[in-house]
Amino acid sequence: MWPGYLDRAAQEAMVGDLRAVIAAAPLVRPVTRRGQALSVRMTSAGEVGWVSDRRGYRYEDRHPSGVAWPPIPASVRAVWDAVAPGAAAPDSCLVNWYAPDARMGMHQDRDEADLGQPVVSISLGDDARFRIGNVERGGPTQSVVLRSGDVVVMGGAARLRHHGIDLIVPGTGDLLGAPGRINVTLRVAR
Ligand code: MD3
Ligand code: FE
Repeated sequence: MWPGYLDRAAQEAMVGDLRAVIAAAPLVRPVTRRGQALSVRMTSAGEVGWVSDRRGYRYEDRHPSGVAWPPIPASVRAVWDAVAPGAAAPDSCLVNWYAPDARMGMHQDRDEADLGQPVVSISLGDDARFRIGNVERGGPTQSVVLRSGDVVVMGGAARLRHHGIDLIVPGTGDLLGAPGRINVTLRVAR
């Protein structure tokens, strides 16, 4: 956990880079195999992007529109290089956009080929109440507030812990010029 890793100027620059990613590869609202829409809107940068639709969830080479994912912005890649030295190069950068009422249910990240590689997450915009549990389902959980500019590295034993976003705390940030939150997660997917 690297609280306040990015200063305001670095956050603003990264949001500009992410707006360009979103312009090239628009946010989509994923649905589950059963057709249930997630509340978080998503897109990706990098060689592969995470997609969920009626056919299931997986990493794909292209945005659902058919365009290639844009490259991972250098500003984002620089965070990985600084906080995950020695890890393989990330090939996937998931951009999650949370409207003020969006949530993410408890889940594990285990769609990647090498679970020994870390996940790096960057928070931008409004604060979020993040919940982290255990590798096994159930048991005690801890709640942590993620603030704009915070960076979290999940590696080793923590890599497979269940986690989710309970709540976006309204009115806690002005970075985005609108209510809500962006979370960027870098992964080695393949
Ligand atoms: C703990 N995103 O995209 S980031 C996800 O804020 C995801 O959008 C959340 O969970 C978000 O899969 C949380 C922090 C995070 C990322 C990966 C983890 C925490 C993690 C992997 C293992 C354990
Ligand atoms: Fe996750």
